[in-house]
Order: sequence, then C-alpha cells, then structure tokens
Amino acid sequence: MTLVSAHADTRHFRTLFISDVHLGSKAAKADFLIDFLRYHEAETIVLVGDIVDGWRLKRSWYWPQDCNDVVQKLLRKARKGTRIIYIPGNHDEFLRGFPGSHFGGIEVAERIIHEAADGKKYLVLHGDEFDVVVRNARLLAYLGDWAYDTAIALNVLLAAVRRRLGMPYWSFSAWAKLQVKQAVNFIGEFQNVVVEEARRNGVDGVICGHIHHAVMEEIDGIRYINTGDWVESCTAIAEHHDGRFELISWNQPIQSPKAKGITQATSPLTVPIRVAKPAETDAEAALVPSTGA
Ligand SMILES: [Mn+2]
Repeated sequence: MTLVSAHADTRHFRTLFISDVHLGSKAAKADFLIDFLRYHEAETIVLVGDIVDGWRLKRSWYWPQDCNDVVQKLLRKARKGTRIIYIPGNHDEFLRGFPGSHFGGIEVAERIIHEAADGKKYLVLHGDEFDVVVRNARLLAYLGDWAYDTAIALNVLLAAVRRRLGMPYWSFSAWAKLQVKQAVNFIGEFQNVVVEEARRNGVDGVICGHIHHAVMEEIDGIRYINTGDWVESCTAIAEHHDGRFELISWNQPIQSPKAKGITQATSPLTVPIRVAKPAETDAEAALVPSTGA
C-alpha cells in the first residue's frame, strides 16, 4: 500500500508521543502511522503503550506486512539517532517485565518524567493502572486516601490473576461502551485521576494514552495531554523545539499526487494547540473502538 500524504514536507520536532496503535489487531491503522512517521522526525519518540496488541496476537496471530513496516521504520529511526522510549500499556504488558532493557536501540521504561524545552515537567505513563480507581471513583472519593491506594494495588493484583487465568486484561473502552450514557463522565473521571497522580508527583502536566481520546487541556492547573490512538482517530502529540505542544491528526492520507496526476491537497492535516474546555463530544463520539483501550 502506498499512501503519500498531502503534507510532503517533513516536520522536525523535539519529541513525538504516540500510543495505542494496537499492532496485531485488524483495527490498527498501521499504514496511516507509516505515512505519519515518513513525514515526522524527532529527537525523541516516546511510545506511550499499547503499541503491540499482545492479547489479540495470543488469540490469533495477525501480523501483516504493514505491522513489520511500522517496527522497521521505528528501528531505522533509532539507528539514525532518534532516541526511542517504549512505555508498555496493558495490551503490551509482556514488556513490563523488562524495565531498563534495550531492544534494538529502543529503551523500555514503566513511566518517565519528560522535561520539555521550556523546563516544564510532564509525567508520562500509559494510564491503565488507574482503571479500578476510575470504575469506582465515587465510592473511593467517599472512602478516602487509603482506599485509593488500595485500589491501585488491587488493580495490579487483579491484572495478574486474570493473566494467570488466561483472561484478557479488562478493557476500559469495552466496558465504557456498555455504559454509553455515562462514558463521558468516565473519561472525565480518568482525566481527574491521572491529573491527581501528576500533582502527587509534583510535575506540571501528564501525558498518557489508554482511553483513545486525544486532547490537550488544563485541569486544575495541571496540563492534561492524551495522545489518542491509531485505531480510529490517528493522532499524535508533538513537542516543538520551544516546548510548545501540538496535537496532530493524520487520518486523511491521500494517494501520491504524482501517481494520481492530481495537484496537492491544501487541507490542513494538523490541529493547532487546544487549551480547551472538556470536549463537547457526545458519548458515542467519545467512545472508542472495539479493540479496547
Ligand atoms: Mn490501554
């Protein structure tokens, strides 16, 4: 498949953040990501979890050529000097056993503190460790701090038990879909919990994935940034050389203008910085694909 984007010029960034590609699931838009990687370079690329969908692959092996191409493209960037950090999520938790390891130049870390060019510090994590807290937010708010800490510990334990039993990891999005009317609230709840974790770490902001809902906003004085996904929305977060962040949408790649004999499209493919109010999307739009967050 040859997808060549309308944006023929390569853009250079300080950092790129990408998550929730779900390679190995049929819904993964690997060709869009390959196209994106072709036109975006960075000093550092942070993979914020669920890049490979280990749970899907365990059930049935599905690994078409474009999945290999994504991996090859990342490894090639690493060889050429891009620092690549891989923070595992719940779907690629098999990598969590290897913190501090290097694979072909790719570093594995559970979570990192990213210092932006302007000196602001961001906690970077996938976000699934808060699933139990999000599901029981109201109850936990009532019970207080000890219950909150217990819930996070319980989340780790539950995941281990389910893994032992060969059950797939509990999926935020699959579960949220069953509760459509409240889904927006749950997304808000997730954001609040993650923002609270950032505050506990004394940082200025947090960059995460997991819920397949890309956004940049300010919540109670903490910058909340979600990278989105490459299953539906095809989004990434880029940090400019001055520390500004940008949410990039890459969901409209077109056929090569040369091959098609058409002129270049001028439609903008990037979305400018939004320090926005919580998204006004309705529950359906906020909801996430069948692969599970
Ligand atoms: Mn996830």
